[in-house]
Amino acid sequence: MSDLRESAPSLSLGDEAVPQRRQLVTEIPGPRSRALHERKKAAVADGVGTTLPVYVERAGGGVIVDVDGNSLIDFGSGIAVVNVGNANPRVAARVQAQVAQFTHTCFMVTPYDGYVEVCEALARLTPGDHAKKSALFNSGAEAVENAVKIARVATGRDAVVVFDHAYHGRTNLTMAMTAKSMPYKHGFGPFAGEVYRAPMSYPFREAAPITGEQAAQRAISIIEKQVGADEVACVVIEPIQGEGGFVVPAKGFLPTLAAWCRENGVVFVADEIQTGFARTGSMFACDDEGVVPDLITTAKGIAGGLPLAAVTGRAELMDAVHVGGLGGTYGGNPVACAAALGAIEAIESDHLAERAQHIGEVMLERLHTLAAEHPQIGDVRGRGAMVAIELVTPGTTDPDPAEAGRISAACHQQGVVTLTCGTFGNVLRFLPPLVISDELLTEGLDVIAAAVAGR
Ligand code: PLZ
Repeated sequence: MSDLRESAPSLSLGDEAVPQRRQLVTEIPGPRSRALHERKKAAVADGVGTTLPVYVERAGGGVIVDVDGNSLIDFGSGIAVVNVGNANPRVAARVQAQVAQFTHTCFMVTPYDGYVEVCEALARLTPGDHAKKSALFNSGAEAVENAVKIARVATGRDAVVVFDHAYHGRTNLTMAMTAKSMPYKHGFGPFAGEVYRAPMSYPFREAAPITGEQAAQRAISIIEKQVGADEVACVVIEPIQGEGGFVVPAKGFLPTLAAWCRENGVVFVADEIQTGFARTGSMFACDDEGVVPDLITTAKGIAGGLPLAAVTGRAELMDAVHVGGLGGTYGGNPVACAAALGAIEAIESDHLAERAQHIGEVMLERLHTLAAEHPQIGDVRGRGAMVAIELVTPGTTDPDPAEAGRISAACHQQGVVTLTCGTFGNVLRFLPPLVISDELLTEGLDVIAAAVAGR
């Protein structure tokens, strides 16, 4: 244990710590998980899918322990949520203290300081040194919806511009903003109106090489012609797309878009729900090119696994909304806020942004080597601890979702939790907790390499 603590100082787990090793004692899933899965099928709606039907008993650091006693390496972080590791001691301690004190009053009824402290931290940590304010919600989709509400009130305009491959959530408005039909939108319409889609910068899939500035101009020209700049309330974009395939836009794309927004009175909204809180090697992905969004939506990594989301932005935009216009029963729940303060403390004190950079270097180097040996890997991309490989028919850019599924399933069998994503379902993505040890990271990559080679 002491060796692991040296290589990953943030793993300051107590005596109850989950042993940081991969160990399979049954087939995957084991008999207890299979029995639970039968109960799930009987009691839980089929619409709620399962990536890997291994039922969890506990988790911490880079490991998930299932009910059969198997220890799996976590390369998913519950979809980029437990950046600080599962049950991070700082999160757990603050949550325990808060739960014992009070669990809910509704911030709109009788407020409490945890909510205010989270908003102060968001003002300090998000890009830009202008005056900022925040409002807290429960889920990423809810934060995105509220960013649109704020932008509409502040501009007096209706139109919302989003991008190809975008993912913004599963509520009615955010379904309209999400690009992919199956499974997110299929059959669930009619969708909210005044949502317009512009072409993304997706370097691997450009017909011919194009700079980030050119890709932004291509999008801007479509917005100006098909929507009209003075109709647009906001442009909403993930600085690195998540569910859509870990698409990293070409350098210059985001700054050019942001500048156009500024010139045209359009609110530039960065959806950093998946990229935020040190995931990409800086506190926010926008920091990489010095882009300062007018509004930023956050969730996932903000609270180490408890449901919390936020919209943070220019004070004058945030304050454009009439008193009482923003809120909800649970938004900024005191327990979730306590968790967020613990998670933020862990990210800063344990230097998890630097840790994410290191993880990115290790993963990218290894995956580039793998891609050189295996032509079905068409692209390796990502930043920090948000890295993916895109699987194609060798020698083409034709998506091969079956191959992505095959590799992911092989990783699962060997005790590494991996996720797929992408408009074409052919992207295998890696999102380890930022506290994972170098040993586990390397072991996880060994398993992936063997799975890729196993065809
Ligand atoms: N914006 C950029 O990544 C959530 C979705 C998983 P919620 N991504 C995981 C699934 O299949 O439902 C996400 C995101 C970005 C918004 C959201 C929505 O966040 O907390 O899931 O509502």
